[in-house]
Formats: sequence, structure tokens, C-alpha cells
Amino acid sequence: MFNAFKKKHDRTQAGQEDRVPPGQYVTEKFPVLHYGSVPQYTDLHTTWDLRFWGEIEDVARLSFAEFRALPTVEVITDIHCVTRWSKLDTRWGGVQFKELLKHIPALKPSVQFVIAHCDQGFTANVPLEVLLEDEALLAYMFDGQELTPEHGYPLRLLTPRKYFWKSAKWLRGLEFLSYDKLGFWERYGYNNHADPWKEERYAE
Ligand SMILES: Nc1nc2c(c(=O)[nH]1)N[C@H]1C(S)=C(S)[C@@H](COP(=O)(O)O)O[C@H]1N2
Ligand SMILES: [Mo]
Repeated sequence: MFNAFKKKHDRTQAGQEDRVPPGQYVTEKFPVLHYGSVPQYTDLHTTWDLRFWGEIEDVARLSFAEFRALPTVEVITDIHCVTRWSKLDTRWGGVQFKELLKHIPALKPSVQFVIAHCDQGFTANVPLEVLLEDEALLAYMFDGQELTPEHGYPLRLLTPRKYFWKSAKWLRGLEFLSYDKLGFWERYGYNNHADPWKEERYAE
């Protein structure tokens, strides 16, 4: 069902320590972290959609059925939480962000940032260029199974090369902007750039 998409990790040939950013430890577990409660969904076909607005040729939405009909890929990548756990070789399935862009009205050339909007008001800001990378997914499968509610069912972002807080769970909308606008954790004091390899954990 999923097209094989396995970008060889830059560091797979090296030892594990070269895959673990400074100040992180590796866990086999999959901790759950978020602010607030886990949203409950009943009939996704009638109550769920994914909306697009901002610097885009037209506002748009995809229904649950339309979104699930988009081509999918599998991505294997490492995730790094700012609370210091890292999990290696996590396996995700979903729609590549750059694939999604083929199915919605064109972005204006001015777009440089994307704000992920989630159920219950959570937001995360990500530079467009990060989401254009091969590993950037709108993910709904983890380890071959549908995402569980606490990990973001029915849809989350998977944001490459950033601390995991930019991988927004319970995604419902994408806003396209020419300028940057801080998201939830970024306003709360996390570092806007969020590069684990530079330990960009907190704002100055
Ligand atoms: N909607 C939403 N998404 C969120 C968060 C949140 O509070 N709300 N927290 C982020 C943080 S801080 C982390 S570390 C990851 C955790 O994802 P997990 O629970 O699947 O491990 O989700 C991110 N996505
Ligand atoms: Mo986090």
C-alpha cells in the first residue's frame, strides 16, 4: 500500500552516538507529550477536514476521504524531543508535504513559513523549506498501524531535523505566510529554530 520511501539516513554508517544529538538519550519507548487533552473523534467522514489558507491562490479544504486518497510514502527517521529522549528509526506513513502541494491551489511565491493549526488551538511554525524536504510528512501511520489517539490520530505533521515539538499532532489546517509567526511552544520559550544538533532548546 505504501510506496517504499526510505531515504538512507546520513549517519546510518556511523555508530549510534553519531545519530544522537548532544544532551539526548535513546529510548525504545514512545513517550506521549502534549499540552491539554487528547481530542476525541467520532465520524471523521462528516466532521473532519484539513484546511488551507493564507498566501495561497485560493482557500481550500480536503475532506477525510479526499486526504486519505492521496499517494502515500513511508519514512524512517530519528525523532528528538526537547525533554531529552530520542527514538531512532521510527517508521511513519503518510502524505509527503510536497506531494500534498500538488493537490491544493498554488502557493504564492511569497510563502516562506507554514503554521500548522491543530484541534484545541495548538500551533507550530515551520519554514517552508523544511517542509519541502523528502522526510516531511502529514503522517497517519506509525510502525505500520494507524496512529493512536495520543500520538496524533487522525493526522499529524512529521517535521524533519527539528525537535519533535514542531511535529504537530491532531493537524487540521495549514496557513501559508510570507513572514514567521511563533507557534505555541515557541511563544512559551522554546527556541524558534529547534535544531537538535545545535541544541537549540530554549529561546535566549
Ligand atoms: N497538537 C499538539 N501537538 C504537539 C504537542 C502539543 O502540545 N499539541 N506537543 C509537541 C511536543 S512538545 C512533542 S515532544 C511531540 C510529542 O509527540 P508524541 O506524543 O507522539 O511523542 O508532539 C508535539 N506535538
Ligand atoms: Mo516536546
